[in-house]
Amino acid sequence: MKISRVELRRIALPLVTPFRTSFGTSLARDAVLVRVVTPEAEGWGECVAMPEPSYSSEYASGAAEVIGRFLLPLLSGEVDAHTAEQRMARVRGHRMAKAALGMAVLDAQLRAAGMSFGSYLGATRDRVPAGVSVGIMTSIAELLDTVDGYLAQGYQRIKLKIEPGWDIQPVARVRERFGDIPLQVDANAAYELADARHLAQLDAFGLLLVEQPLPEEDLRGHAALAQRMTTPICLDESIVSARAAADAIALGATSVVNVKPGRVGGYLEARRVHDVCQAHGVPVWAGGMLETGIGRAANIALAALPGFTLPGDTSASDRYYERDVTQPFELDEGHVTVPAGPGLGVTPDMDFLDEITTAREWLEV
Ligand code: OSB
Ligand code: MG
Repeated sequence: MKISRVELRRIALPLVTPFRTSFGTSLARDAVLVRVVTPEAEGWGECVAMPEPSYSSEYASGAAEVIGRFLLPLLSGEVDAHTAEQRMARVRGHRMAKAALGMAVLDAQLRAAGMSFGSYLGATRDRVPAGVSVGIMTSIAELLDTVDGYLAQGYQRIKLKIEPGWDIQPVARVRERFGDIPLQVDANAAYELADARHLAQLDAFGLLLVEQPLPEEDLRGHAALAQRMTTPICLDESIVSARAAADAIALGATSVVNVKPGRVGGYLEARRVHDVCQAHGVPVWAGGMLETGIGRAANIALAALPGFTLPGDTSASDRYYERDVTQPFELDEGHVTVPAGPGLGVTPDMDFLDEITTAREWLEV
């Protein structure tokens, strides 16, 4: 396959409700989309980098610059998803940028071959249970109403975002009100190891896991924290590769892993993270970054691999957006369906995409 040209598009898709985490508030998904054109097929990628470097060091306009200036020139001539990954390895870091371009290359390759993301990656199910990530709210009453609404829709697991000042109390109140539902929390690195005694109060609530309590680089801190609380620790930000996953497991820093292809440099590496965890008996689940239908289609395909034994942040389109850029993903008995068509198995709505596009450029390879 030869890439003839690539479109980089910046979009802004309003969220149905603001999403607040310990690192900031999003009102819209402001993301970079990558469209790879080849003679056989077109492929789409979605970059998960946020507009600011607050979840990770990458950010949307930086990722667009890296894609156009450093990654794309490496993809001249004959290329497929594997050779693209190998060639892009010459650029250090910038995993979200690599993942977006790699996803578009893989989509084009699979659309040309008539194979779905799910079958290519090794999916063993045709639908996956959906969890939902619930942002930090201004009151407990608002939180309880929100969780109530999601449970009524059929979501199979609730994840509460926490930060200092919004942690033990909201968890206690959700437990008290909704009983024995599958419940977990995500701190997005908002604590320090010195908060261990405070965090250990979460042990009283039978949570599935606590996600990324400490900073990205602090693997030893997470290992020490794991000794001081009974709630399983699950790393998100720290797991930037299959090697990082192996290290974190060996250190005792994580006993569950959140897999995000953008964070680890692409779908091929995400599958390796899955494989490493599976070999160690460590359960994994599919993280999310408020993806549009494009990124969501691929995430849901990955979530259908056998090691994904916990519900992911693979919610339905309407949890995020009034209108999605593809056909919407819908909740069916608490599950979302793995797309079966070629490539991502979804079709971007070009008219709607144009409406929400804030910048675009065509690049020659
Ligand atoms: O830490 O999992 C996270 C969204 C943006 C950035 C980081 C995270 C999240 C979420 C939302 O928790 C997950 C979703 O897409 O529903
Ligand atoms: Mg997280």
